[in-house]
Amino acid sequence: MDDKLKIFVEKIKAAKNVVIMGHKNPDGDALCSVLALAKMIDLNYGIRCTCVYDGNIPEYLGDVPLRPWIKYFEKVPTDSKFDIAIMVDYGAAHQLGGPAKFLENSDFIIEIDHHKNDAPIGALCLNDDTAAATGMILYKIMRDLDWEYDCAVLDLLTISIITDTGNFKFVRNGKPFQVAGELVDCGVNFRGLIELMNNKPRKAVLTEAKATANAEFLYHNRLAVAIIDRRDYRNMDGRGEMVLNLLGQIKGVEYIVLLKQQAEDKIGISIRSRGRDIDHIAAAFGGGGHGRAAGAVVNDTLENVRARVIELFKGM
Ligand SMILES: [Mn+2]
Repeated sequence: MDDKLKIFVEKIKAAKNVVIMGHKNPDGDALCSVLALAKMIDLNYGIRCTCVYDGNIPEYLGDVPLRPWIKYFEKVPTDSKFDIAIMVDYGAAHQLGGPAKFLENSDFIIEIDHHKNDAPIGALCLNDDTAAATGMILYKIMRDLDWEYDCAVLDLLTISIITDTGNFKFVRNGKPFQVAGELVDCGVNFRGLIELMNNKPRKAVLTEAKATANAEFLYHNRLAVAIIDRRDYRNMDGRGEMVLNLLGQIKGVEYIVLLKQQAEDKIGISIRSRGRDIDHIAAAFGGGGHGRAAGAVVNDTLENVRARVIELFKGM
């Protein structure tokens, strides 16, 4: 066992109150990593962790195992004191949202993350930016420490890997497949879990279908731009991944942009590439991400953002 894991175990064993959090508006990895870790700490150390989130949990994740264990952060008293705060899949301090306040009342901060992070805030970091999902790091910790687990833990880790790799589309090495193979051999029902996530509200699917149908195509159809305006935005569930996927299936489309009018002058931008890296375009709007999947949130009008993003793709 390496030194960091030793400290990790010692700290947990000595704790009575533990709070676990991920990034705001949790995705499958953030949500399921929080829940899987909470369950493993419960099973192995008999500690019932407090799990908190900020923003919204999309409805397609509404039926994941142990979903009721995680609470909206405002439902936990502000002055709660914790021996340990664990941040999983949080990205950067400002992405924690409301639960960040619990860090001030925590004696020791641990982070478990796979995001690239130049300014980690944990006193103990079990980070690995080569991991395909935080769930992958948790799986390794579970095996290295020979932790007990149950079906819920395995299902949660599987969902975190499925969602963060985009159904294994974005894997950069064989590890997610190896772990997935082990999970299946342990009894995980992949099809069942994918069915469980087919849980979107009808209005959300129809909104994404409409945005796809109304997309515009530029630069010899190599750039597709879809828009979800303010009225449709409240019908969304998640980030509009379906729009990006559908447009990305069209022959000749290399770059996909989805503009989401979250408020009158607040535009969320999601960009995907099947060609050259596009993270510099997200960065031009103050955002970031990965080479082929990036995004930003801009305070400007929908029309201005649309014009500027199209301009930035000139010559790509
Ligand atoms: Mn993640």
